[in-house]
Amino acid sequence: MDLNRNEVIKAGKAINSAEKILLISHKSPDGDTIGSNLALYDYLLSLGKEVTPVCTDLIPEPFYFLEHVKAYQNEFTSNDYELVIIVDCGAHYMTNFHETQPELFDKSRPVINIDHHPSNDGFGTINIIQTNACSTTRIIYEMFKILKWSINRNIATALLTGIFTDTGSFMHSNTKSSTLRTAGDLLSKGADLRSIRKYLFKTTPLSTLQLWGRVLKNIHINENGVTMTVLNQNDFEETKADYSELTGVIDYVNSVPNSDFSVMLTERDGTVKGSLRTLKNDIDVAEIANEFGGGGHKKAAGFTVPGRLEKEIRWRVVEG
Ligand SMILES: [Mn+2]
Repeated sequence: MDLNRNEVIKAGKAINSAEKILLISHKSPDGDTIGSNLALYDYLLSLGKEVTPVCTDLIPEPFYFLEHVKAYQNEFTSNDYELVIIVDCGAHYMTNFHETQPELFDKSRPVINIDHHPSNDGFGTINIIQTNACSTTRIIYEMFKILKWSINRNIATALLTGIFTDTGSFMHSNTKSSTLRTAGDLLSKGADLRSIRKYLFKTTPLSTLQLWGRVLKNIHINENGVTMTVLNQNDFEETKADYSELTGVIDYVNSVPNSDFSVMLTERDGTVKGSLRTLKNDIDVAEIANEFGGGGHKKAAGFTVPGRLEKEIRWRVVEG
């Protein structure tokens, strides 16, 4: 991996000279943003820093096995901090603090932006962006090596969590030999793979299964060869499932053979969110998401537009 060493060294210096550090995860947090945040949190604590991990949304229960997860706050005063580290946020608004605390982004204090999304425009004062990295935790692993920071068991588990979730447990095309080598090294450093497997991949609440049932029931292939499925607000209310429980189901939607790409539309409080996936190399779903003001990766992207879903029933006459 070709990390910009200068930026990493600059980040190391900024961290050394700051006492109070804010660590920000993206909204609707996933294993990568949480793992990135808590790996840094563990190390910075060991340096005697005062660190606060923050996220605008609650951390989903499956991640409670991670050490320090209870340290997460959703409110803070940005002026209390000398340094801000933002992890796995493809854009500054993914923090969801851009409107409530715009001073975070006015470059009045150092902001280290660590990310692997192609949409990242380098909103930090120090930017460590590697779009071919499978996860942000993979970038942070590399930072630890460059800066000669030691990786303990908690850090290894947090970093492996990000790799595991962002590669879909090594099933997505972003899994390379270096991914597996990194995972192997983290295991040798004591990463708790058993808990990652158990809590993130083998535990499914009833509400999640019922929600997934609706996602799967609504699948159809449209006239353009696109696999589609929809969920409206009622589906969430009736199953008592939360939006975060959708994580993972799109891989089933996307497994229909010969489909060009798949789209899952979900209605959420006056907006419609589209999630796009493809298994094809010649299709770039980030481009499609872009047309709706979204973005993401070539094979996994998304967008959000204001509105709601309306059912349309079409009839046509066929020869009998
Ligand atoms: Mn990520």
